Amino acid sequence: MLIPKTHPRAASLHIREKLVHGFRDGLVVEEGLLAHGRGEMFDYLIGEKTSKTSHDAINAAARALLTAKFPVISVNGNLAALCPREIVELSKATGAKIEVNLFYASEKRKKAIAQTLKKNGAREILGIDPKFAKRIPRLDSARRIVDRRGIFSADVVLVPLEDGDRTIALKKFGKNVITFDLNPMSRTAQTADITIVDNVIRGMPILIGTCKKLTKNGLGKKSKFDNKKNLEKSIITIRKNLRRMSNA
Ligand code: PTJ
Repeated sequence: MLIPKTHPRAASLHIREKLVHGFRDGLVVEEGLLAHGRGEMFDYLIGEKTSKTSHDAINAAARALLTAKFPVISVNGNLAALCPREIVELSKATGAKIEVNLFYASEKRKKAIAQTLKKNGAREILGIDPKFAKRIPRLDSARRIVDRRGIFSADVVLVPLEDGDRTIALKKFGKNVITFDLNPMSRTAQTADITIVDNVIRGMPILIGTCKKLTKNGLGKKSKFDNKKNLEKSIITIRKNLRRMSNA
């Protein structure tokens, strides 16, 4: 569908189109379309823009990725459909490995995602070869199977659009977890060490830009980051927007 640039919701309709293409190309599962709908609702409530609060979280995330010994970006179907180029760019900017890790796992979809990432410049993609499969303890979903050379050995893991059980399991397994989640109240948002409450499509380019800037100018003095306080600010923004909408 051709969406005119002047359409008041052009940006969010373009994002939706990317997801639909990802679904048709075999990257995204049906449940991924539903998860996106949930995200759209929260995006609307946060004002469809990257807030100061999200910028603070992005800053903390960039520092965590750049100072990590072994950072890994965990890729699911939705992320691969929305920002394949940015995944590769972030991996290059931080030295993070890329690992495909799916909730609704299938070999066919893993391969389709890996192919898309390769088309976008990725060289090494983990999570595909069963020879290196390891299990995260205390987790039932397919996402417990990770790559020995990737998430299993990582100290910092970026897991955008994650389910709560896995975030909790990754934390219990000693990982420093960074996530993108438009819902500041989700279990993942509340459990992660750093939660970026923003649409990955807006936040990923900012995260890449911040990593590049910090690499060029040096990390400087570390500022304090409190995830719980930061999430509280996002929840307050949602409350204010709801009040404004109901008064309009
Ligand atoms: O590709 P798979 O098999 O690994 O499956 C991926 C999905 C997304 C289906 C799976 O991880 C899932 O069911 O996720 P949840 O539990 O629905 O969580 C998704 C979270 O991401 C929700 O809190 C959404 O609000 C949020 N979200 C959705 N779209 C975006 C988003 N956050 C940031 N950017 C988005 N574009």
